[in-house]
Order: sequence, then structure tokens, then C-alpha cells
Amino acid sequence: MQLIAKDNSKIVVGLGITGLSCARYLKRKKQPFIVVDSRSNPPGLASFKCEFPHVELILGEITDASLIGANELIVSPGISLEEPAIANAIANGVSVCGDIDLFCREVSAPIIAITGSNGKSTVTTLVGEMAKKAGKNVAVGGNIGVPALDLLLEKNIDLYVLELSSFQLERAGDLSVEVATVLNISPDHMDRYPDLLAYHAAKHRIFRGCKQIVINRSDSLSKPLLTENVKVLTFALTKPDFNGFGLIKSDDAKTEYIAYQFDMLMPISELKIAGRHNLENALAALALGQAMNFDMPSMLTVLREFKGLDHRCQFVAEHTGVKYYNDSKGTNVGAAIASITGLADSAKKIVLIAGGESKDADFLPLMKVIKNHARAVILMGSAANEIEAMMAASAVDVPVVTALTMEAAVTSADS
Ligand code: UMA
Ligand code: ADP
Repeated sequence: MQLIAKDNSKIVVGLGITGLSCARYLKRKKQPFIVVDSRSNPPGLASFKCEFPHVELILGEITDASLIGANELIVSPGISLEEPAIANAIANGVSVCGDIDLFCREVSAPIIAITGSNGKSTVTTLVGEMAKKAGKNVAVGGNIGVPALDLLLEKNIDLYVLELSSFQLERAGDLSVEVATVLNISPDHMDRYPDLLAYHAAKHRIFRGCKQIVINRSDSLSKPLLTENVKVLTFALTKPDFNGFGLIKSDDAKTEYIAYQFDMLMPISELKIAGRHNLENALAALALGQAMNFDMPSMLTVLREFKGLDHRCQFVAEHTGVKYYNDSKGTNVGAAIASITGLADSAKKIVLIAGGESKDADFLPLMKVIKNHARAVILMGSAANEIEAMMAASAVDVPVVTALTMEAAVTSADS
């Protein structure tokens, strides 16, 4: 049964920053559209009313009826394609895309596209800085903050660097970017995907039609199945291969160097960013920059200067001999493991403040890390009980305290 009548119009689904950027883009292209959002007061409402006083907006539950008339839905990343009205429209032949498809169809400058479970924003920022240092007029956006379509407002861009989430990729078609990478894969957003395979498949859509790929040698899930007809560069915290970046120790084994193929480029001690996972991010950024032929001295200068992003293993202060780090952007188990082991000092144990929303995560892999590196754990948020139960079930004998606020958690950590 065909429920959806076609009258050549587009429906923008979602009125957050992505929905607004799509509306602006369609207006610039003089294409008719309407906007729907399941919320009665979506965040983009005031701006929308001001910028598009004559465009139809339907708020509240998204129904089959509200999608009647579309020939294409442009669905914001926060909304699952499994939403009944959207799934029904798809089943009835309405095509679906996201803002990233519209963006990639529009631009002619090369795109570096970066996804992965963790490290995306750090690598995206590093590559953007490297491009600038190499003299490129670069625009950086996507999941990192500025919606991709808003980047089109910047003129004379030589290169785009996009951070892409699984949500953006799961609805994307053939993006045909110049360079694509999946930095790493570990479970995240398991409240949105049936299993790790589905999440992995969403991420790997980044490779469709790309010309060059960057692979993490230590993570087989970062590799696409087919690598024919594409140039491959690699990175990992191991000795580099012929195509890649890695680490080489000096003959006396005292100094570790960032290296490309057989060339030692720079001692890792010159980096300001903390943790082995950030070293991996630095190598990934070099590989992406190398794919675009950025000059090496510029890239190394950026690595020497980069202090890291806020909320990511960010050194906050030292108080009574104890160092405090803010890693509140570590929002999944893989990130927490990487930051704890990345900062771990075998001589001193940490006090871990953890919790938040579980997103249906499996906390088991975190238990060994807590056992090895934590002297106390302070739990907060809706995942607190689940983590505590997993600690008990895994016989992790580390004292646990719960806290209602971050202030209380930090005070408790201090005591
Ligand atoms: N929502 C509704 N009803 C709707 C539309 C949205 O309830 O009809 C809810 C969604 O469930 C979600 C929230 O509104 O909880 C925001 O969704 P959105 O698609 O409107 O989001 P935007 O404001 O457009 O922001 C999105 C990304 N957000 C998400 O993917 C949830 C931003 O990434 C991104 O910076 C921005 O586009 C620009 O590209 C944020 C994020 O949390 C930082 N990303 C996830 C992550 O990094 O783990 C994937
Ligand atoms: P993303 O944009 O993918 O969320 P960020 O660069 O913002 O990644 O870093 C978020 C958190 O992920 C960091 O605070 C850290 O805990 C963790 N992380 C960063 N880089 C890596 C990496 N290469 N491997 C594993 N975890 C990482």
C-alpha cells in the first residue's frame, strides 16, 4: 500500500542545529520543504520562526500523516530511523538521507572524514590545525559542533575536515570523500543499535566511494573489507609498516620516537597531550595529513603545540600532591579504559569518578581496569547502581562511594 503521496517536497525531520542548517541550505537552494519535530519546544524554534516565518512547521508526535507529501526525508542524527513514522515512510518508498549527504553532494573541495568510537574530536581538531599550518583554507565541522551544511557559508575553502558520528553515517549514502578513517571501534550507543555489528556497519559507511583510507593497524574493526583501488595509510602504537606511522625506540631503548616508515620524526616527549590514546590520535592525524600531502614540519609543529581539548584527559590542577584530570568527554567504556590506562602510573592508584547514562553499555571490561588502577570509585548518575552491581559480581574489592553532584564527588575524592 502506498501511503505517501509524492509532490516533490522535502521534509526536514528534527529542529536542532542540524535541522536548522538543513532548512537554511534548502532555502538557499530555493527548494520547498517543511519541518517536523517530535518535541513541542525544540531548541531551534526561536531561530526558525525568525528565519523562516512562512515555512510550515509541525511539532509534537511525528505521525504517518505528517510525512505525507514528502519525496525525501532529511533526518537529523538524534532521531532513529526506526521511529515508526519514519520506518513506515521508508517502507513506502520515501527516500531518506542526512545533512552529510546534502553536504557531500554540494562541495567540490576535498573532504577528510573521521569517525570511530573515540578520539574523533581530538583527531579532527588536530587535522584542522595541521591543514591551517600547511597554508590551507580549511573548514572543520560535523559532529564536533558546527553542522556540516553551515560550513558552506564560508567562502574559498580548500579542504573540509568532518567528524562524523554513527548516527550521521547510518543514514548516509555514497559520500565519496577524499580520505576516510574509522579510528577504532568499541561498543557505544548500544541503546540505539541491536548489536556491535550494526554499530560497526553504520561507521563503515564512511568508506563508500572514498579515494584514500587510513587504518588503525591495532584494531581490525577499523579496516574496511575491500581496500582495492584505494590508497591505504596506517597508524598504531607499534613499529610502522611501509604505509604508515608508528613508534620506534632509540637503540638504547630510552627514547621513543614518532616515526613514518623508517624515519624517526620526533621524540614522543615533545608532545603536550597526555596518555597513550592521545599518542595514537597524534599518529592518526599525521596519517590523514600525509594523505593530503601536508608538509611534515607543519604537522610536527602542530603536534608540539597542541594542548588537547577541554574535558578530554584535561589536567585541571594539582592539590596536596594529587593531580586532578577532567575526562568527562569519556562517555563510553572504551574511552574510560583508554583514559585510565593511558594516564596510569604504576606507582600511584587513582580515584575514579564515573557514571552518567549507561546507554546500555556492558561494564564488565571496565572491571579489570578498576581493579588494577583504582583505590576508590565514586559513582554518580543513573548508571551508578549498575556499575556498583558489576563491581560486586566481579569481586572488585575497591571502596565505592556514591555522590549526587560533581562537587560532592570531587570533595569526596579529596577526602
Ligand atoms: N530529538 C527529538 N525529537 C526530534 C528531533 C530530535 O526528541 O524530532 C532529540 C534527539 O533524540 C536528541 C536531541 O533531540 O536527543 C538532539 O538531536 P538532533 O538530531 O536535533 O541533534 P542536533 O542538535 O542537530 O545535533 C547533532 C548531533 N547530535 C546528536 O547526534 C544527538 C551533535 O552531536 C552534532 O554536534 C550536531 O548535530 C552537528 O553535527 C552531539 C552528540 O552528542 C555532540 N553526538 C553523539 C556523540 O558524539 O556521541 C553522536
Ligand atoms: P570523540 O569525539 O570520539 O568522543 P574525543 O577526542 O572527544 O573523542 O575524546 C573523548 C574521550 O575518548 C577522551 O576523553 C578519552 O577518554 C577517549 N579517547 C580519546 N582518544 C581515544 C583513543 N584513541 N582511543 C580510545 N579512547 C580515546
